Amino acid sequence: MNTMELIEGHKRITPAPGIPVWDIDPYGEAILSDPLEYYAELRAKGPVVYIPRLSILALGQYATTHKVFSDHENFVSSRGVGLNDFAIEKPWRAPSIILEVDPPDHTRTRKVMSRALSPKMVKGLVDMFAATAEELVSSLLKKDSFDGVTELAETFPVAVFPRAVGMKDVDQRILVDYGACVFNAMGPDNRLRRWALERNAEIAPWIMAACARDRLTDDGLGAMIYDAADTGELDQEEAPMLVRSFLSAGVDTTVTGIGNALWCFSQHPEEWQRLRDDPSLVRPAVEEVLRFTSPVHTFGRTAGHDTEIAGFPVEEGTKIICVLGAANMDPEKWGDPEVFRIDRRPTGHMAFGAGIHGCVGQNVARAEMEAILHALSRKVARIEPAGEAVWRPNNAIHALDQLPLKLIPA
Ligand code: OVV
Repeated sequence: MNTMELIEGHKRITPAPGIPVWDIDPYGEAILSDPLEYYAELRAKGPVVYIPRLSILALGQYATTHKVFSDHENFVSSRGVGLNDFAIEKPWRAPSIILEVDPPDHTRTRKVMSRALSPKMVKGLVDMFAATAEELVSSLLKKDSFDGVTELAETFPVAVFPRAVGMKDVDQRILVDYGACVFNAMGPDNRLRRWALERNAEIAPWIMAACARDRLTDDGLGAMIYDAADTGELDQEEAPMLVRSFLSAGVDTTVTGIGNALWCFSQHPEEWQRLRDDPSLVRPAVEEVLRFTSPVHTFGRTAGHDTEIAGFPVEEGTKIICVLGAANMDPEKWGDPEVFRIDRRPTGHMAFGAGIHGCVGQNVARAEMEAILHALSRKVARIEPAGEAVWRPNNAIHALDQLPLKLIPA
């Protein structure tokens, strides 16, 4: 293809007449840190919007976002879920064999991962999650104040998830940064993506080494993946790649979910009191935190052939960003989306995606968030800000950089 026709690693498109054109950079750091106005304007412009500087379509209304995101036949993942089109440009890392594939390849790897992350396996982990959460909360209660990001949101998943996988090597900074790299790499060629590629060069060797069979115990989720290679369900070289997916998708995401939950309750003390009064609200509270803060704010797809969105023709090779954070704040769907209400029970939120690629680890993610909220609700009367919360811009994740907190004992 002529390079003049390329932009951000994909084909420059001509949008169909009638599609609103919006000259904005959705990956500007001010928007990434504070996205609500951008979400609202994106939804207001229509069901599908053309962004000329990236030559992509963007979706923010719930109905269209949900429809397109679930439609794996027209909107494929095998050409990458970021702005680079794998059919044109070399991917920045070896593609994920579960995320960046379509059926039938996806079907086989997904089956192995769903087994490892099944409700039954999660049941076997909850006692370990609960004990670790209790211990961590007790130690934080001894401090005058602390950083909710590094000392709780990062510490907890890094303590429990690599252990569940059976990893022998654990490094908090590398594991959290790897997730941040994977998500930043989905964006355009900006400062964040360039940081990700540089950081990845430093840490990818550590990550791949940690995925090897001899760096895993024989009783964890990682061993289940290698067992599937022994039975012939996977090829031998596929096992470390699926273990890599645990590390790409399973650490920074839950770190963000927990950090965002702490932020929600530090900002909404009345909702914290309701949770303490009725622990059965922990479950719906986790869903409301996910809807309200959308830890993964944006995910992409590629039109695999000429198709349509909301009645507008869409040409093959078009990159489409599905702004999950905007869909989760759509008043058409939620009525009063900007109110944080732990008993909302937001069925159908997009925080875990939708369709065949919907988060395969969502039961583990929920169990981690629930363990922390249960431990805190028993021991902590109030979660108070002890300084300004600062967001950390990322091309696909809406996460905190700093969250100074003070826990008031019950
Ligand atoms: C960031 C992300 C999400 C889901 C899956 C993967 C990565 C993967 O590497 O498989």
